[in-house]
Amino acid sequence: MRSATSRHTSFCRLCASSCGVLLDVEDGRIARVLGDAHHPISGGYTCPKGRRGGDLGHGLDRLTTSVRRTADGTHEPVTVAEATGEIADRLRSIVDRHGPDAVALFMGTQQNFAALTPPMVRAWFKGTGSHKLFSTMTIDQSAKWVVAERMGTYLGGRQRFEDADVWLLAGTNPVVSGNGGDGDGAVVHNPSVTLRAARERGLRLIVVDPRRTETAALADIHLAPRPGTDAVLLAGLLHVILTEGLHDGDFCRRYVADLPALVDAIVGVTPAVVEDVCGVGADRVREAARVFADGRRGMATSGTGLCMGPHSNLAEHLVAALNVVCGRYLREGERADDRAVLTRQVPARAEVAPPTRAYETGFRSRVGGVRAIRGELPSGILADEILEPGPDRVRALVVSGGNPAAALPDRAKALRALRSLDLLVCVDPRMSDTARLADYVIAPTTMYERADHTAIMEPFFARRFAQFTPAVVAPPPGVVDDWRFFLGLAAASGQPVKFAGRILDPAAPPTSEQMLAMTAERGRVPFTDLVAAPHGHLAGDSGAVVGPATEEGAGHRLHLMPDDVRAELRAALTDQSVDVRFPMRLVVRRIRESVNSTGTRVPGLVPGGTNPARVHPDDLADLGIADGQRVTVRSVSGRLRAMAQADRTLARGVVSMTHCFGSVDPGDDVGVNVNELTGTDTGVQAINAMPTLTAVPVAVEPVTGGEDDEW
Ligand SMILES: Nc1nc2c(c(=O)[nH]1)N[C@H]1C(S)=C(S)[C@@H](COP(=O)(O)OP(=O)(O)OC[C@H]3O[C@@H](n4cnc5c(=O)[nH]c(N)nc54)[C@H](O)[C@@H]3O)O[C@H]1N2
Ligand SMILES: Nc1nc2c(c(=O)[nH]1)N[C@H]1C(S)=C(S)[C@@H](COP(=O)(O)OP(=O)(O)OC[C@H]3O[C@@H](n4cnc5c(=O)[nH]c(N)nc54)[C@H](O)[C@@H]3O)O[C@H]1N2
Ligand code: SF4
Ligand SMILES: [Mo]
Repeated sequence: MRSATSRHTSFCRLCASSCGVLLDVEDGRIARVLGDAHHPISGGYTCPKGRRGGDLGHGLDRLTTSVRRTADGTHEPVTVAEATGEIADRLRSIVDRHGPDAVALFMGTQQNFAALTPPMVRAWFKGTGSHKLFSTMTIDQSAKWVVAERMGTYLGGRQRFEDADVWLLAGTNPVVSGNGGDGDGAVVHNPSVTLRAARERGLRLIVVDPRRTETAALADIHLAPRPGTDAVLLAGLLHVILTEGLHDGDFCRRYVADLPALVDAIVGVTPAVVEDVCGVGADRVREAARVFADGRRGMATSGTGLCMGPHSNLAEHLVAALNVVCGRYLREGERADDRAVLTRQVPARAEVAPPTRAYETGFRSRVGGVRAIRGELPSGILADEILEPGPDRVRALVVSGGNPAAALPDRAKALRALRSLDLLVCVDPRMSDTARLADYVIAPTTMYERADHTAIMEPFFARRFAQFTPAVVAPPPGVVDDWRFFLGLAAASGQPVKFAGRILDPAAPPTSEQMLAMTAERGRVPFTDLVAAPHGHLAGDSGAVVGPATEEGAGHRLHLMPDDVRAELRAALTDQSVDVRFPMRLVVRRIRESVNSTGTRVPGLVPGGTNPARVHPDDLADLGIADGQRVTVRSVSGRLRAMAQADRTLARGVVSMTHCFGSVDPGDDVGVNVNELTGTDTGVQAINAMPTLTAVPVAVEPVTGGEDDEW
């Protein structure tokens, strides 16, 4: 007899794309995930990991109960209530002895795909009084924060991809990552179709990437610089645009304080210099600059390939300078870029928020005097915050939807730090590397077991759109929604929790649906309308326009070339040092089958199951390495073993691997973790302590018989 199947509408919550899906449920389990062809944004698109959403929820390694570490180091089941009480007691005793700054929070990627989790996690953390807030942003694209702090921000809004006629993507591969830059949605949804359609309507696409990526394959112009040299390339593009007078003089006059300083800084960065430093032909640099400047609308946006490089803050600053110089922002009276449906729209104004360098006054860590930026300490110093002695040393760490054991630079140090904590709590549906080291692992619901809406993802949608989903399958009885755990923890710690403007009663908390409705109160769609639209709600144009500058704001200007940025440019121009021991460059690479560590352990999902070191076949031949042979990859910080894989899409001299693979358990066959090769001693950015995670100097050597045993 066949079991009954029911079909449900929902959206996937593994990445920012939030693709609409149809779920076939059999015997209370997700049997099949299909793209929702009626979804107005994703149009039926799903990716390989999204289609395995059922296995992610029901897989063998799914935690169906919370666990607690026992004296012998193994984990035993514990109820959430009991765990919460014990955690609160242990936190209290740590705070009593060492003060609130001994408690830290790490917010990971997956907490951001549940609308209720981030506000509740922050509400709990605020009540602790600690300054030790960390997130993945500071091992990702916090260079964008640094730019706003040093340059300022134009408040009229950015030009959008949807009506652009030119776009430059640097160090991002949205066809795979659904990213595309700047967090406000260059190419997030159904990326390949979106890019092809844009090109058909006439958009010219420029891609800057040392690999001929899936995105670069669709480009009109593909520039493949030497990894880590993007800042010089961008300075060269600015050189061509400014010396040929292709810039938007009107926009610069109105909103820029120091155009002459920029011109002066880049005047020597000629296309010939770019050719020398970056390995991109001078003519190609001129052509790309002219094509970009010739467009009427469209921006330069960037991703991890720039934000993780050795001059990331500078490179990101020059991306922004390119947009400013070409005036790629919305002017007074233009239709505003208003994406708010469930959230409150901040009115757009044709004025500048000046640079404030607020990080100069942020909480100061005893580790290198690094300061908090936007209320967060950089994750690049988290391990040192735990390991280095001092009165406010971090002794307790709570991890929400993240896997710092896999994600932090200098893996050996990160693991040492996590192991040395007095208390490590991890909220994770799987026994991740971090969970394995934890004293308590709280087992939360997974995406199709919880109600949700798209408020957090709103800025990414190409049109004003919002979607609600109910829980589609019942969670295992032992698990809890993330937000409920954090509300419970606050209550057990005697901290009141303010949420959406009211104090919650932890003894009688609202339902998830009520909480979701509360968070959407300031939005423009009645929650009941949202619930009644299973494929989501398209809100239509709001009619908002960019308003005039305020009297005060009219005097503010953007600063394109402050002295510290200028010094960084000088350093980038002279940084041609090649360490002969490490002649190749390891670069970042995301794959469709996993999102960070999620997916790396789903059987059969990642082809080959491992994380090969991809190298150009001619480099392999020069190194005497066969395709498929085991190799050692070394850097100044460490070494790893991987399988070599020939890859013709790569520029010569480049090694490309994926992050967040590997396991603390040597018995697991899930590839290797690239953070064996990254460090926090060299290549660390000023201000945000961002480590170098791409363009890492490495050497690749063959492993010859028997050597594996000595490893
Ligand atoms: N060398 C190198 N290092 C890198 C990078 C790189 O490119 N190279 N990339 C960096 C970047 S950009 C990032 S963002 C970080 C990633 O760092 P993290 O965000 O810390 O890593 P993830 O693997 O995404 O961790 C997400 C965890 O959440 C769990 N999870 C899944 N669903 C849920 C849920 O519903 N609730 C809860 N509570 N947990 C859930 C998953 O099982 C997983 O363990 O890594 C950084 N590190
Ligand atoms: N499928 C999938 N999607 C994801 C994720 C995932 O793990 N898998 N992770 C999510 C997260 S946390 C993030 S932060 C985003 C990131 O999204 P993206 O920034 O788009 O990340 P990648 O796809 O790794 O693309 C980075 C590109 O930079 C190139 N690159 C490397 N080094 C350099 C360099 O020195 N210069 C230049 N110009 N390019 C360089 C690489 O070849 C690569 O093509 O993706 C998100 N989406
Ligand atoms: S993981 Fe795949 S299916 Fe899910 S939202 Fe992201 S792109 Fe869409
Ligand atoms: Mo990320």
